[in-house]
Amino acid sequence: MRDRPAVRTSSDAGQAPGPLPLLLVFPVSSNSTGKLFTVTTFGESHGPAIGCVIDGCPPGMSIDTEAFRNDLERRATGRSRHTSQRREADEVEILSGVYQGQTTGTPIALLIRNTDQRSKDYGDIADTFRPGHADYTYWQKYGIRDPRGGGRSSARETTMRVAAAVIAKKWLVERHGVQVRGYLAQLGEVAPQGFDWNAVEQNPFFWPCEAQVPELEKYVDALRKSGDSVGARVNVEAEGVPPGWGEPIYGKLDGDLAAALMSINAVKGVEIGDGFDAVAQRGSQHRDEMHMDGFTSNHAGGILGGISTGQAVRASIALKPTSSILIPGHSVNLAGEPVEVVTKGRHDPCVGIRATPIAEAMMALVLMDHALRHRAQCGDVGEMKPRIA
Ligand code: EPS
Repeated sequence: MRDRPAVRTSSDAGQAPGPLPLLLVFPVSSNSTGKLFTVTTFGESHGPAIGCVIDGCPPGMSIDTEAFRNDLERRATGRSRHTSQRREADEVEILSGVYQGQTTGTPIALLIRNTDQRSKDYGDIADTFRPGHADYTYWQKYGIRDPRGGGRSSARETTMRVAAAVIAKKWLVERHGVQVRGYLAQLGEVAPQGFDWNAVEQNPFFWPCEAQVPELEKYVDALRKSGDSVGARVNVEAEGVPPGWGEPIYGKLDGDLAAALMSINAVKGVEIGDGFDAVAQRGSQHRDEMHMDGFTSNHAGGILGGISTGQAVRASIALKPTSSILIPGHSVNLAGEPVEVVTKGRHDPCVGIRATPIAEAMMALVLMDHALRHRAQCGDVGEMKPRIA
């Protein structure tokens, strides 16, 4: 048999193609995340629908459309006066991968139809760029953009991350007893003055101190009235992660977590454990001392050397203030003229208010992927002694 070149070159024109490197056959898309548990999202804010394909989900897990409702409601716009007033039902359709209420191990395709687009709101900014928005960079990169609702750069896309993570969260709880949860840890200048996990789901901010909720309502009402926006911090953690999840070097659990959290719209900073506070700490202070009944602290955020320690995995994200605001700002238009931009329409005065379920989702997706990767390579290693957490 005649040898064939591994890669076709222009001088091969006319010959039958030889075997192509995998990378050329299966390009790794930037719309996908994960290695063994992969999620690919598609769709635009004002297109007919958004959706995702989840591949690598173990078979035999029970799932139905009802399972998605709670987390999609937690993330959705229009559920309180403090977020964008776009009102989407966010009804999930399961198109494949589930038979008689159970996952079959084949790709799970989920679809949510967009029903409350108001594209005329974007008429004024179709030929200009909102300062601080991806409008400008999408235009520079692709030479074309869908300005309606920000197109693909819209936070609407996070709906599908949350939907996919419903499956990941369920698997993590059922298979490993891992619970992922988060809360709003700062809204503008306001920080929590108390902490109670039970308070978090009782208010529209995911705020851990119930007594401050009236203050937050007043704060956001005034912000909305002023036409401006503000940033926020969200903390997210996973309890029950066993030691050993994660990989060294380029597959670090904290590396993947940072990338996943940073991929959320408006995120400008990610911390794992003490994060940037570590800069001013001493080694004697930062290290988490070990005893047979556990670690004495968790400055590491549950990860050492990119691998979970068995403690809670903790991360924190900083979200920038929304760029779609009523305060006029200088910009340029497509004709290269100076313009003043005012963004009307339905926008979040603080995207951080809705970011808690999204941060939880990204953490759950990364953890499930790493759990499967750990099982694939090290499933035979078993539990090691001593185990302290
Ligand atoms: C968004 C602007 C608003 C938000 C939207 C995100 O959309 P529109 O301009 O179409 O009313 O409602 O968020 C969602 C629809 C969602 O489900 O999260 C933006 O500029 O990113």
